[in-house]
Amino acid sequence: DGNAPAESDLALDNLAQKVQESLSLDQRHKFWETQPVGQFKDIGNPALPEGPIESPTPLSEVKQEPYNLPNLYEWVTCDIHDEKMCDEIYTLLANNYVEDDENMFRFNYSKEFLRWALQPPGYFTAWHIGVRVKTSKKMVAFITGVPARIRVRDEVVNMAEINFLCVHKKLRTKRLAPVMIKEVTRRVHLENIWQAAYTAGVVLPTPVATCQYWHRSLNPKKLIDVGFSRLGARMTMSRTIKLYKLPESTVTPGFRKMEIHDVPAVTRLIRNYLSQFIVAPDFDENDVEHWLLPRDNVVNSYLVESPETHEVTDFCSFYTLPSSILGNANYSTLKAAYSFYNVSTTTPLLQLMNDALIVAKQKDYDVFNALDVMQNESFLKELKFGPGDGKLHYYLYNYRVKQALKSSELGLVLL
Ligand code: MYA
Repeated sequence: DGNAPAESDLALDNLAQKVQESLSLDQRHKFWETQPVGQFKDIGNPALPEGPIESPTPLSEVKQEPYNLPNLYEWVTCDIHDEKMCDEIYTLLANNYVEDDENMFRFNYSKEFLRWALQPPGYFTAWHIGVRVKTSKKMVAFITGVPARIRVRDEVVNMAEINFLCVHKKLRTKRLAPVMIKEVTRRVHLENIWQAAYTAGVVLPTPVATCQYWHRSLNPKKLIDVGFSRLGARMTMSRTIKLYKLPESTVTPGFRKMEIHDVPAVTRLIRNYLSQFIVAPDFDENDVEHWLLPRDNVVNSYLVESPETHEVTDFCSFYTLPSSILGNANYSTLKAAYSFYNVSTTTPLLQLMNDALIVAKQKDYDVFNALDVMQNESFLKELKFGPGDGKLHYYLYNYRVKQALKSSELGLVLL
């Protein structure tokens, strides 16, 4: 009758279970196996429906007290308006957050960036969670959530976007991360929100999509000097510099910086554009004003205003995320631009993104990075982006999607 699992499904289920059981303990995810996320053993099981995995519980049943931390530590809710608090978070992340596989670079989110990332419309201070050493008050761990409406196919779901999970290097592998995750989950539940979205470089149960970063050299000499990239085969430095040379100024007529009065037009443009992707944010004007209005050294946005009709036809944006260069005598930071949301209706996307590269070069970025999400694949190779090593996996908490998505079906960029 269509409801009973077919015999072949049961066979698949049994097989999946055997595979799961045969995994040695260190291949299993002792924490993630307890969480409402797609489990590896469920991959490809057609009997499982798309949507929430667990239904909400009454708010009165949500645990009222914080989870227990090991005795030496205490929770702190972080008010990032507080300059001193912001400094402490900045320092924890600058010294302990994400590094590349070879430990040559580490993300160096600026304080202005952190304030932007953590205070979108409707944000909750309680979702900005630190852990301190009780005696010294030193900040040793952090995790954050911010609210977002995210559409999955035709459902718009209230979610938390979880980011900046960080445990001090000296406190790693002591199972502090699961406590941090449970505590942020509890605080999100207290706001009657039951789903979340996050990205990570590690494979966990179970990615909804796996993306790749691509890198476009803007300052090839520096990138090579610091070991970010290497001279290609049969290439000299001067040929490489020539290869990546860009025009001095943008080419699209009507290309200009976004301004506050553009918010309604940009919102219409971007909403319409994002509707084609399976997972995408549901931006309203307040969101667009927050996330896309230019902020120095944080986010850059440009649009094309038709010189004839004054209509806004195209849009591109990128955010600023430098990396510390670890142990190089000549350079300490890599200035990187990250492609954010781009919309083309009239200007070819390739030309629009070439103009984005040109402004990034004018602003002295060393490299322009982009994921292969949305329609980005259509310009990456032609604009001389090269594939990075490392993948970025996208996840949803308490929301099952039947099949992993292609990166081009994602319309979401997290910071
Ligand atoms: S991604 C960026 C993560 N940060 C870094 O990579 C910075 C450098 N690394 C560190 O600071 C630590 O290594 C971290 C782990 C803190 C990452 N996402 O305490 P442990 C699991 C989720 O002994 P540590 C970002 O910020 C791991 O599989 N889980 O390990 C998004 C294992 O579980 P299991 C992760 O190395 C974060 C357990 O933790 C991650 O000392 C989204 C080990 O814990 C990871 N990136 O600390 C968080 N890395 O045994 C989820 C390791 O089961 C949010 N683990 O395999 C979920 C939604 C919550 C809200 C829900 C609301 C409804």
